[in-house]
Amino acid sequence: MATKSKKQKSLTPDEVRQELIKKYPPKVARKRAKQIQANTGDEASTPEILSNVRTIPGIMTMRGCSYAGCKGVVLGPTRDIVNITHGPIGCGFYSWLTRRNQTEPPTPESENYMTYCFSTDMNENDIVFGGENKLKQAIREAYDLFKPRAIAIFSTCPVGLIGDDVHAVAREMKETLNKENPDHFINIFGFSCEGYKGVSQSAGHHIANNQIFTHVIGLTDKPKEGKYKINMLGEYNIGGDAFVIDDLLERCGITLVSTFSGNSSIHDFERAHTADLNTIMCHRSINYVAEMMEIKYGIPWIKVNFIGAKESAKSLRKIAQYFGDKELMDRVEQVIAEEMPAVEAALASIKPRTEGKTAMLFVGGSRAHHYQDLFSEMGMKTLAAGYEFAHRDDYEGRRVIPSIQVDADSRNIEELEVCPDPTRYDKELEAKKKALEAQGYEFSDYKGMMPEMEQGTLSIDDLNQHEADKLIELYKPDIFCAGIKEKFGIQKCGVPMKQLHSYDSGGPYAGFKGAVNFYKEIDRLVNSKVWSFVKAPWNKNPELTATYNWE
Ligand code: CFM
Repeated sequence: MATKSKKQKSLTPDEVRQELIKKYPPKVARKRAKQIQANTGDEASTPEILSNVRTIPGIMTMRGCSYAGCKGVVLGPTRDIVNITHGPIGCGFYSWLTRRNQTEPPTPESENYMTYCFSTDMNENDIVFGGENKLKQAIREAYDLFKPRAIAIFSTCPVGLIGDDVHAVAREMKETLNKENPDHFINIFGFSCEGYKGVSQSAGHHIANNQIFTHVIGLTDKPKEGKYKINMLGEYNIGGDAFVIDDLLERCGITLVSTFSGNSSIHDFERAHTADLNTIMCHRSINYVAEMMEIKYGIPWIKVNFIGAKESAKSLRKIAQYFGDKELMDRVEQVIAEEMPAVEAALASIKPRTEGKTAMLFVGGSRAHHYQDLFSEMGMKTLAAGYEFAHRDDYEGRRVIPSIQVDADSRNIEELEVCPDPTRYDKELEAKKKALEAQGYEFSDYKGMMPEMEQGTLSIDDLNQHEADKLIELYKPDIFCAGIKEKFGIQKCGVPMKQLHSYDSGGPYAGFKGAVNFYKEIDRLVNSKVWSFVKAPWNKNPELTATYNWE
């Protein structure tokens, strides 16, 4: 441990950056340097970070693909849409429940297709002669077997390369099946989310948002019964998080019209526009839907965060404040008061063991920020954090959006033109928003991760394996959070590793109950002696070395 503090003290963030990039060829080093920034601990002086750009070929990135962002992330947690992967079988199989998104149908007989993996299983023949007929067949087969309310088609790389038109197939099959069965309406729509679209999962989120907005939201005007109606956007019920949030909202008397898309039903998506407020958990994956709903229906949005006890309380209060009803505010306070004793008791027992420990968090586009709150509640410091695929606004805050340069890769992803709905645009909500804004209530804002991090800590975009290894060598953090691809390499370095994508086999971590779960899990990990016995193979045997041939 002595070497650890010595190293931390002796290296400035600039020196760490130099260490991380020193093995790269000059051009690569120049690009990566812009993706590694020292935080200033203050909003106004937050530096610009390069993000949402292509990963340099050959670098072992932590990223996934556009198909993963569309099918795996945004639509994957939907239980009553038959989600068909049009492509070779691997894409469907590896995006099937590996994210641990959970669902709870209202009755055991209710539709739930999440336990199935639907794929057209394209083979060489389909690649050469086209896969559209096979796709039509798959849609018909799924329809005959399940009679679902909706079928969605997800394009994998070869679909785009050979030019199968999934949208034409969707239109045709929707028309045919609805003609054949006039008593059962089925919605069919496709996504051009080929893996290579854009530079990461982020492109897939945007594609998913566009199609859900175009084909689903607003299909039915039948409102949900209840008071204080909100949607929860960007909560995918990993490890049961949404169950905790649903329970909190219900006890407060807040009506959840829909969640996009954890523990969700397509019927609720269809009437999401009947809510009075959109709340956003994961800004990166779904801000597009919130923005488009505000333009079309006049529903304002606010950023919330149910990771961390303090943030959960703050989010509940903010929702209550929007509705401005004393009865609701009192109930929210009562629920917070019911929850806090367990949180405080857990902290009193674990904090003496976690205080002063250090963490690093490298996750997709939102958790690397949100989970810092849980660590700080435990008295732990986040030394470095980063997103795999988020944009500058997720790092620096939405205030920088006007200065973000749109490159060819982003231009590839369609921006929908949305206008106010002539009959359904809610002018009252617009007026309510203006009145609250005048009182200092913040809408449509996300301050980003960097301004909230301590001075001298690092924000690193699209971290890769080489840099992760270096960071561990330089800082020896007490815990490193990332995903399954990183897990075992990190553990071999003798550092405990927690998956913040799938939560390993743990969770829920949202809300107050989730916070208690998380404190206990992290206490167990950072205080286990087992890690100090781990010797990486390269510590015991000489490392293989080679010379690079780019000079
Ligand atoms: Fe949003 Fe997510 Fe995340 Fe994300 Fe993801 Fe995820 Fe994630 Mo894995 S939607 S950006 S694309 S919070 S699957 S539930 S954990 S990378 S930080």
